[in-house]
Amino acid sequence: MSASNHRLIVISNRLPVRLRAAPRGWRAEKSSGGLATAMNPILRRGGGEWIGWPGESAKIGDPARQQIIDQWKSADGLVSVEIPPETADHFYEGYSNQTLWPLFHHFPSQLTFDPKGWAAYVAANKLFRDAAVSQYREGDLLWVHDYQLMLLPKLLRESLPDAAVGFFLHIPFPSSEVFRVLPEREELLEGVLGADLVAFQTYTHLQHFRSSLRRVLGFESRLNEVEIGGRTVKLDALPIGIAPQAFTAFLGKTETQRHIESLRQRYQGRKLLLAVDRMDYTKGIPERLRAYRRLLERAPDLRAKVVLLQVAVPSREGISSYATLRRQVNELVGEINGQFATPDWTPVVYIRRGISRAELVALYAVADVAWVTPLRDGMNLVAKEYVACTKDRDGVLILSEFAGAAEEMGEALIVNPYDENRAGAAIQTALALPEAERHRRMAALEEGVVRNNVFAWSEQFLAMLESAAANRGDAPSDRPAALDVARLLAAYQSASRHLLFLDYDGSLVGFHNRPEDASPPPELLAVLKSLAACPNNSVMLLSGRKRTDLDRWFGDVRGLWMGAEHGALLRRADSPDWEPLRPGYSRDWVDRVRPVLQHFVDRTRGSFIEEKEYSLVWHYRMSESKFGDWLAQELVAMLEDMLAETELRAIRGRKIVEVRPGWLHKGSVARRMVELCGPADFQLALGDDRTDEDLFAALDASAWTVHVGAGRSRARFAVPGPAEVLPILERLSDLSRAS
Ligand code: GDG
Repeated sequence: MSASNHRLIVISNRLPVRLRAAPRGWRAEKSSGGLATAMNPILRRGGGEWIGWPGESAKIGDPARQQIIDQWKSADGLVSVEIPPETADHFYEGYSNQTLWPLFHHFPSQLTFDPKGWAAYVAANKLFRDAAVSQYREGDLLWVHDYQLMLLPKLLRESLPDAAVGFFLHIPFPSSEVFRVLPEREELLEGVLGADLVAFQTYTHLQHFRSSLRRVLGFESRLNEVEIGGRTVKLDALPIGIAPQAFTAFLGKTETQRHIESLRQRYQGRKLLLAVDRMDYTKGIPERLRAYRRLLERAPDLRAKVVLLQVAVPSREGISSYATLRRQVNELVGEINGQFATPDWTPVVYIRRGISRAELVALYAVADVAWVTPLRDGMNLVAKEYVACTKDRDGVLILSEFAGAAEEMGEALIVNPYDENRAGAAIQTALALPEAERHRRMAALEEGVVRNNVFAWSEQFLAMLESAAANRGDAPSDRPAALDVARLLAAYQSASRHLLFLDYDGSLVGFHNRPEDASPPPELLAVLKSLAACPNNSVMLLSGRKRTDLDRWFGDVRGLWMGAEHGALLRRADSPDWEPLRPGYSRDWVDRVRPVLQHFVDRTRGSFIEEKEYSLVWHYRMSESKFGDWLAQELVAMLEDMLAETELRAIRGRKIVEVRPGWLHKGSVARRMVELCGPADFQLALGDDRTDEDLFAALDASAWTVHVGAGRSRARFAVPGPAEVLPILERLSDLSRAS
């Protein structure tokens, strides 16, 4: 558990044990999955409670069953969530395992939409909520696990607004292209965002999640956080580890030693290739068997010298695609053995049942090669367990590039499991590796497995969760309060130095279809002149526009500071010249990015590119609104990938997408302006779009930051639209003249 004294409540679909109806009464069976393997040692070490579904819902009410459940609760802190059988089927086998599981592993072809699935999923998540709420005591940390409970963080947030809620996804988060296939995509994302901390196995999964936030919800996030409803949700990649000692401890046991001995004898003179998987189509079992067959065909010298031992633990047997997989694997094993076996050699030894930990550890210890090649996997613990158990660091790990583990286990032989030729060839490479090389790789892998163990993982998660929960409310409220004009005027009047930042389009004037049509009306020019002329004022017009527009319209407003292109260019109050914020900046990227924008112009009638000195802008104000918004989202996603390694950023504004260097934003120029003009005891910033958010963020907390228009903003205050702004400026100017 964490270093602190908070109690931990783990919430996952399954408890680490499950009930099984036995011929006489009931028995409790240990769960075989990765989550149980990971969380068991943590709770055992730190105490706390585990809330989950005990299984066998059809027998709810059976007194003997109930007795076990009661005992679990009092003796082991295991709290059972009773899910009525009808709901359980559609929730677990239906929506969780036939919709979310295939889709999150990029198997849309295995996807089925159970018509009752979603309602059951919602209902089941609510049952977990009820259980958690009934167990919760102030200060507890609630740790929600995995794809079956994606709605739970939000449900908990609604019931327990102050609780620390963390969410960890054990399986991959899919690419946003795949994720958005889900009809309930918004609800799932919003559900997860109820947490204070959302963590994934790898950065790739985290990036996929962020891209779905953008594409599905239109939320912009930073690498490690996203703001929602005035809360900050922390995001992170925390690869899960194992409890190495829970495995190595078995190495010394007599039972394990007996197994090791007998395996050694049985496979003497042969190389043992080991595969251990839940029987699941994501684990790549048929692909492995085919690669093995190909290898035996191509390399006859290997025959009788290798044995593939495949353990496949039955899983989700009620789902038809799993039955199909089982048949397929049976057939392949039969074919390979039929084709190559000799009286004293069986090429594939196939174990289709769970084996004991002692047997498993013995297999890990004697296997010459672990062949871990899932087609897609959140992490894959088998890879780590093998590394922990290899005897004398002699063994080779072959690992699929699509397992989360590949992102941290670079010393393995990394293969593409779909490439059956090369996956087979990797076996040859593994068997030919010199001893010193095997040791070197295994030692490096082992070091990582021991260091990033499951305790380090959970401690990190829980420490982050505590701090995320403690800072949850620090996000600026994203619904600004209506501006109290009288208070603003009073503050202005009582201050001696005034600094005003005014955005132009959308803030001082409304929008026009073509940017060049938005010239300032005379009354606006008049008020700017008057404000800029007052010696106690420094007034900056800070706009995304080109300097030529600003010169043309405001060039003769004396005393006015101007920032063009979001402040890339600065014109001081006392000078007709523009100075660059970053002298010597090269814009040679423009030729690379322009064709991408042009492609969007070609697809969107009425849209066009505006070319500025520091940026390129795609405007789509005149195109069909929904379509334009959708394309803009696509464009930003595409550009973000394309520009990831550069200093350029793609930013959405009001009906525009702008590409410009990351350092260029209104916040930088605002800070520069404060330096140049000196301190002011009254600061006002007015703006309407995302570019103004940087400005608001850069100013002191006491500044009068005002968002023009409806919607979210980090500004403290808001006014309905540009029409309300002019009268306010006029009253400020009256006050200036009067003083
Ligand atoms: C999910 C994610 C992620 C397997 N057969 C036997 C047995 N096992 C144990 C293994 C290992 C666990 O089951 C399987 O873990 P995986 O990580 O391979 O896979 P999932 O169950 O799909 O787990 C996965 C994991 O969550 C943790 O975050 O890594 O990506 O899909 O511990 O040793 N154990 C015994 N007998 C068996 O026959 N005793």
